[in-house]
Amino acid sequence: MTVSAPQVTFPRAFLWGAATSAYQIEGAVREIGRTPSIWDTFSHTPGKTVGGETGDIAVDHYHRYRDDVALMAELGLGAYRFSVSWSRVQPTGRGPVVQRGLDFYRRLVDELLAHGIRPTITLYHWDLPQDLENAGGWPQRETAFRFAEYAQLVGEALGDRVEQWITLNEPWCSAFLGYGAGVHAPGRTDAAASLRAAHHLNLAHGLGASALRSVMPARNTVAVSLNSCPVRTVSQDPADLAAGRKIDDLANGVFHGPMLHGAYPQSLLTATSSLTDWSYVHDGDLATINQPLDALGLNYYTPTLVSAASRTAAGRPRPGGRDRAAGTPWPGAEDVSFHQSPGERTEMGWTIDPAGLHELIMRYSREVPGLPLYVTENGAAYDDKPDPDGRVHDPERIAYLHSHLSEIRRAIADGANVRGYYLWSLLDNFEWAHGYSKRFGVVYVDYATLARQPKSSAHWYSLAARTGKLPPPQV
Ligand code: PNW
Repeated sequence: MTVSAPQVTFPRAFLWGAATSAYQIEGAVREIGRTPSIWDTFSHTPGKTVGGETGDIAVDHYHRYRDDVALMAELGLGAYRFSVSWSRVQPTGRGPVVQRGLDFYRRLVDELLAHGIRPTITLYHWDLPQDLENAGGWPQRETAFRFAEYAQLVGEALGDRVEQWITLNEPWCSAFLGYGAGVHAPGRTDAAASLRAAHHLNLAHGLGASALRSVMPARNTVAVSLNSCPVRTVSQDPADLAAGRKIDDLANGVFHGPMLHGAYPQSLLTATSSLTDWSYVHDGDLATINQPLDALGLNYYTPTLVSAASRTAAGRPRPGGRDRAAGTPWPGAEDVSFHQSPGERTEMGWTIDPAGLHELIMRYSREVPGLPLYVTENGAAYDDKPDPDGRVHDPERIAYLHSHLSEIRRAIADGANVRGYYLWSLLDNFEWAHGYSKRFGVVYVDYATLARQPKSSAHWYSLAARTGKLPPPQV
């Protein structure tokens, strides 16, 4: 551990937040004109989620948002990051907005502002209107233009009250888990389509950022949240280093190349040339995508460890895809093996590696000097259960948050411009293909009654948020 002082103090302006997303918490999927998104369709398809669970009710945030905001205020949160359900606002993904759908977000934002909590809106957290998927989804260029229109509509409606905007959440998951591996909606397993999807998500970000700026006050900020992961190799052998570079391109470079530097890495274009000719990258697209960003959001959970496929490394090699027969999230990387990183793991099986967060932050600080960075997601799933006294003790989660926040503080001391942190997640919620089996919340949800109860990590985080100092990891 790198913490030497008993307490770690943060800059006064540091934002202490929590994050959620629409499909994971709202429920109310048939309320006032909302139509299905690809996640409604996917979760209702037998065999796609653990136990066939869906977001139909989720944690009923749509009806309980007032109580949830009161809870955030009690915890002393400075900021709240949530996403807008596209098909609640613009049901078919085109045409005019449904005002009553938009009203839900107006009420939520007003409630947050009334409690002194800064709203941060994510426009797209994976729930594409099903009608747009029926028209081809993200592999279709048209979808990027539909997203820009939707961004403009929401920006016009809420840009006067919401200052912080995020276009896309983790486009890697949308493109490669959704269209490549098929483990996320829409469940397609087509390597070429996943690369087309990645480009059109990039284009959607660029067009969406311009659309937002055209309708919002200049003081508002536009960012994107990328699930950037440090890629490590089992050795310094040139074959392993080449495998590492390939996965870094496919995990990170495919998005931050165009977004931050205006180009796809040449090594990515070469490695995928047998799958796609990239002819869907039109003249001018890269300039559109390479918008100056006001900030960059980093979502961090765990690093990735790889080797060249021919090597047998320490640890258990995993095949290049989650399910090779069905599809892969790593197009063109059949020559790479994936390994379990050593160390303790969370309930997701993800290795806990706080230094990886420092490494990421420093990497982006070097790549785009001065750019404000936010950690827009970070957190851990544990098998939480109430004690006989009814309280939920989650010391592992406190240790996780403490160690990662300590690494952020260390990055700030090393000169990084990190402005805030949104833990994932405020509430236990629908963890995508895992259904309700994985609990990420600092607030426990009893799924029988939907009652909320802050876990000990919520009290720990509350103290950190109120004092700007990390309390010791044991409470
Ligand atoms: C992120 N992976 O998802 C999402 O932004 C959240 O909605 C989600 O609940 C959270 O992290 C926890 O999973 C990810 O397989 C899902 O690499 C899968 C992966 C990464 C992030």
